[in-house]
Amino acid sequence: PVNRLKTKLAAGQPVAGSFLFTGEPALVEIMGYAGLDFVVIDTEHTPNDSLQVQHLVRAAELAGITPVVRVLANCSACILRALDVGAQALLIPQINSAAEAEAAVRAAKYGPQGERGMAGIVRAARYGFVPLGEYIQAANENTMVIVQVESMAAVHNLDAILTVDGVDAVFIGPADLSQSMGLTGQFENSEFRRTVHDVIDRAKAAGVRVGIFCAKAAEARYWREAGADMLAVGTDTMLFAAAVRDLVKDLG
Ligand code: 3PY
Repeated sequence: PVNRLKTKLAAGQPVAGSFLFTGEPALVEIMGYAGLDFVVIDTEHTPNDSLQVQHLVRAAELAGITPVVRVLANCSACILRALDVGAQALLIPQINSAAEAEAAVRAAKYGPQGERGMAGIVRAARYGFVPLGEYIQAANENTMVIVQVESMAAVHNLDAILTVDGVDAVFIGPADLSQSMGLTGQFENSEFRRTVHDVIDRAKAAGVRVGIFCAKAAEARYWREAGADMLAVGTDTMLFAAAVRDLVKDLG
């Protein structure tokens, strides 16, 4: 399947997407048909299991939107499950050092680049209908590893994280980062904003793409202007909640 996220980022174009917190494939299709570039299927803050992730990845392929899976944690088994069902990109939470980023890349790539568990008959390999050598090469080339920078430890170690071979982008998690700064939820705080600008500037200087979660489109436009390439705006539940809140208000 075409990877819009990879193609556009490689061409230096910004990309837009949203998170999926429900397990509803129809909402993935809607995001795709509406024109978003990627959907982050979340398994960190949702109960979605890998069978449901597989249904959601299928829906994304059908609708031409790139399926990114946010894994539960930086664990090789979590990464393997997401990739074997067909995730085209991984979002790895809580990466705080270059060593942790290297471990994520190792888990995501087949040898010799990495140590991803090998099975040439999984869904990602079209159940064995793709010749093994071809599948391995394509998987290693196309699988994107995006690491979350969401703590002061990560900000401190950012320059080292940015040099890790195989890291396609860093992704700022504002909620966790603000908590780590002792400024939970204070997204307008000047120290918080300076820190986010600093992460963006250093990633750009290192030639690494940078993403950020935003609650609203206006915030996404602001961070895009500041240099962010990958804007993840809201979640399916937030978008639906806003629509229903407006409906109730409009009904009076
Ligand atoms: C955060 O804001 O901490 C996130 O991880 C959102 O993606």
